[in-house]
Amino acid sequence: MKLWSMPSSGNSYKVRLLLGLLGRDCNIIDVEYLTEALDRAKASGRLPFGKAPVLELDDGRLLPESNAILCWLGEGSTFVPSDPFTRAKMLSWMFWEQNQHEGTVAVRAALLNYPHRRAQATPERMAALLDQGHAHLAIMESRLSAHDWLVGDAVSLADICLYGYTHTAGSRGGFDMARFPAINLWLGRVAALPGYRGIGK
Ligand SMILES: N[C@@H](CCC(=O)N[C@@H](CS)C(=O)NCC(=O)O)C(=O)O
Repeated sequence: MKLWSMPSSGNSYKVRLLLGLLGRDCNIIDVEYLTEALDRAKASGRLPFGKAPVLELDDGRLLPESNAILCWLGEGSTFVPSDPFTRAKMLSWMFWEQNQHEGTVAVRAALLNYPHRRAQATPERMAALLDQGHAHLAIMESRLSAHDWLVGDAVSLADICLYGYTHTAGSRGGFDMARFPAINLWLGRVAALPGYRGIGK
C-alpha cells in the first residue's frame, strides 16, 4: 500500500495517524505544496481529484478523500462502532468536519502558514474565520464536556478525523484554545492512544 501524503496537511495526517494506531505498514510518499513531487503525482494520475491524500492499494486501485480512506482502513476495527446508529453518528461528525469545521479551522491555519495563500488573508476574512471557527470548536466542546469521545463511549474514526486539524487549531490557526478545556482533555486522550504518531512523524 502507498499513501500519497502531504506532510503539512491535517487531511493527510489523519490517515497517517490511523495507520499508526492500527499498526499498519504503508509506503508514505510525501507530496508537499510547491514541490515537484506534488506536480509529478498530479501528472501521473495518482491524485484523481488533484489533492492529497490518496491511498494506492497493492493492486493499483486509487482511493482519494481522507475520510473515505479512514473508512476503508478502519473497516472491521474497533474504530468503527458496531451499532448502526452510532456508526451513522460517526459519519455525521466526519461529514461535518469536511463541510464546516475544515472550512474555518483548517482554512485559517492555511492562510496563516502557507506563503502561497497569504494574499487571501485579509483582516476581514481572518476575523470572520476566527469567529466561525470558535463557533465550530464550541460544538465539539459541548459534546466533549459530557463525554470522553465524539460518539458512543469509545474512540472512533470521528475522533481521528477531527483530531487532524483541531490539534493545531491554536498553534497554526490562532484560535483561543483556552476557551475549550474539554477539547484539550480529549486531545490528550487521543495523543495517549497506543501507536499514536504526531503530525511531524
Ligand atoms: N476533501 C479532501 C481535501 C484534500 C485537500 O484539500 N488536500 C490539499 C492539502 S490539505 C491538497 O492536496 N492540495 C493540493 C493542491 O490543491 O494543489 C480530503 O479530505 O482528502
